[in-house]
Amino acid sequence: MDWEAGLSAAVAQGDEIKAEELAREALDAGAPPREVLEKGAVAGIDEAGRLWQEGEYFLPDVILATEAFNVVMGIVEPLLAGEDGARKGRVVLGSVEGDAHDLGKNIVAAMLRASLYEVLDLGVDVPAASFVEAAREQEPGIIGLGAYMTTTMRNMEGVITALEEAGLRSGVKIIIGGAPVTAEYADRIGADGYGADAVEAVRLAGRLLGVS
Ligand code: B12
Repeated sequence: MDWEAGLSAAVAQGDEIKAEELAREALDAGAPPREVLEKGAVAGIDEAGRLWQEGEYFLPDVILATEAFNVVMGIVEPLLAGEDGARKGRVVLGSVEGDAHDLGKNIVAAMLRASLYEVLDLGVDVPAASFVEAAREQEPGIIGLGAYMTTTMRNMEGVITALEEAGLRSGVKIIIGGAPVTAEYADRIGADGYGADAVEAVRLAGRLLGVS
């Protein structure tokens, strides 16, 4: 079995030990860190999601897969890190209120950091008021909102409205992402951009801040 199939299976099965071993082996053999993340960890969590949807997995199985994903993320993240020094801009990130998913957001945060952005991660289940507070106090160039369920997507619009009401909307660019989100939705709620994955998120940030 090649490392991609082995690593994604280990993540899907929630086998942390195997996942760690295979991720280290792949990196030692020269696999690029980003590929280990995408073709190993993300592929594995997608497979866990598929099995869950089919009724073969239950929530605890997906939680185990998440833990194995995070082990791989922990190994890969330091290897993605860019050099210290010149920063391209400050980005505030968070999963919107009601949403506890954060694997995708964490990849976006890691890739932005690796591309020399300063990232302030507000975490998960972040109320609109906390984004407003961060916009006021941290003066980021960009706020990135993640929503991973159809039920929490609408809270993105709430953040934009809250920023408008606080008079802070014009001073910041808002980018959004997450599996149920689309470019069309971003337009509809008045966001400045949508990124389908972490690479697009980085490109978008560069374009919006004029630094890419
Ligand atoms: C892992 C997972 C969990 C884990 C979360 C662990 C964690 N720390 O995140 C656990 C087990 C805890 C969990 C819990 C729940 N989950 Co869940 N979960 C998933 C699963 C399997 C994978 C999500 C994931 O991490 N994908 C991998 C990442 C890397 O991909 P991504 O998020 O899309 O991120 C990429 C891009 O979208 C983009 N991106 C991401 N964020 C951002 C932000 C910006 C600004 C930009 C530009 C781009 C960007 O870049 C990323 C990298 O490429 C999905 C199913 C699926 N296959 O999507 C269900 C899923 C999202 N969950 C679902 C549900 C229902 C739940 C629960 C309600 C279940 C329950 N009964 O308790 C709870 C919700 C808890 C809550 N309040 O949020 C549903 C949502 C359905 C819906 N309404 O839309 C899904 C779709 C499963 C399903 N088919 O039913 N879940």
